[in-house]
Amino acid sequence: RWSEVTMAPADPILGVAVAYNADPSPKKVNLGIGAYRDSEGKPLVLQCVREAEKRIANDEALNKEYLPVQGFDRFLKITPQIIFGKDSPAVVEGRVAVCQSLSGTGALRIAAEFIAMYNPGTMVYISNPSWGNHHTIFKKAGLKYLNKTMGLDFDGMVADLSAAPRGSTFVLHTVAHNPTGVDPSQDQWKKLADVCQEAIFDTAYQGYASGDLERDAWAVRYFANTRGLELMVTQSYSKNFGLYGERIGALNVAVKSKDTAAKISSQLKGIVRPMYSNPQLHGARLVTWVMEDPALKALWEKELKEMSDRITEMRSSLVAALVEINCPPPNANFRNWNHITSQIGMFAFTGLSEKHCSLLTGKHHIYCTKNGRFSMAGVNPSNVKYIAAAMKDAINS
Ligand code: PLP
Ligand code: TYF
Repeated sequence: RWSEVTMAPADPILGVAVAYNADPSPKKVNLGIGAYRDSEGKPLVLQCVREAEKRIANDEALNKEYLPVQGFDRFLKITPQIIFGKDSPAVVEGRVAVCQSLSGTGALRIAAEFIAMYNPGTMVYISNPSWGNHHTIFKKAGLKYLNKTMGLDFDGMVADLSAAPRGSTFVLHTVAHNPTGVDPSQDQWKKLADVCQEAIFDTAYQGYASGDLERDAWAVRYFANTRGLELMVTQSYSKNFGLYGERIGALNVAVKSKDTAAKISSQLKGIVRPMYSNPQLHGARLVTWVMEDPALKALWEKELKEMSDRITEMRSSLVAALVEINCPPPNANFRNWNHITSQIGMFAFTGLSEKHCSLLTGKHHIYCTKNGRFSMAGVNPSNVKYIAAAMKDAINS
């Protein structure tokens, strides 16, 4: 029976990492997966996390008991404050149902299951392009989705959202859109709030775009706090805390009353219980220990700013290196490389074609996704000129 199973295609993003790891070349560069690297190309564990880990390890009063289905209570109190703000009316009035999740992906998956239960016929609108997993997550939950050009084409986005059937669901990137690095402006968000129906704000890069947690939460705070709209917000601490493998995040459902929030919480538990019973303890403790200690929290914000600043610097360095060698723009839609510096967050959507990307990989051992997305964290002072020269070679080939 099981011999009938066919091979599933490799995930386009994770497949790049596999190919990179298999390449023996000393020149190889990984611009594939969105994970932070320091200026020497190494993964980084934040000092605030190291310190929290020591304190947890040394505290013999702590044990390894199961968490409740919805997660660690102190984490559940803190996590909505990080995204909505401490003074958010929804938070203060207890109108947010919060569920700890297996990072951002897990939060999206719980959200999709919840929507499939209460709004099963909804059409899910996802920007084109978007993070590839968005499509799969909502499809797995049995929902139909539409790939719409949103973001760069703001008028098209407003037109699409305005024309969406009643009860539609919109997947929005809170900040630092993946893969394009292009977000609506504050004025544009205000217009989107007018046409928005059920919104899910996927928040994978809070603090990464500007180095400032508050500023990067602007869209969510405008919708929830200023406009008082109901919305779902998924949070990931993979990138901003560097806790990728710990799988820590949350789903927040902000609604109009405390009573409704309590009912939603109970239903979210009903989704989690038969799926994985309860979430992991360690990541929830790490975020909580850092957030509850003002000195560690300040250290986190400083380290977050350093990561985001390094990426911003690498954007400028890459553009400078391209200009220095007179590298032509990637295609006729571009007159120069300034889009790399105007985009924000972890990624540069370079405009390189699939053919350019396969030349970068095949000839120059530079790994990126086929859509021309570079994870800017993989760029550093030692490889930036090499990358620029390879880009020029690929474009001129
Ligand atoms: N959403 C977006 C837009 C992402 O880019 C990512 C990962 O990079 C995620 C969600 C989820 O990541 P994780 O499951 O590690 O939190
Ligand atoms: O876009 C990226 O590179 C990150 C990393 O299932 C990632 O989202 C890729 C695939 C996945 C989880 C994280």
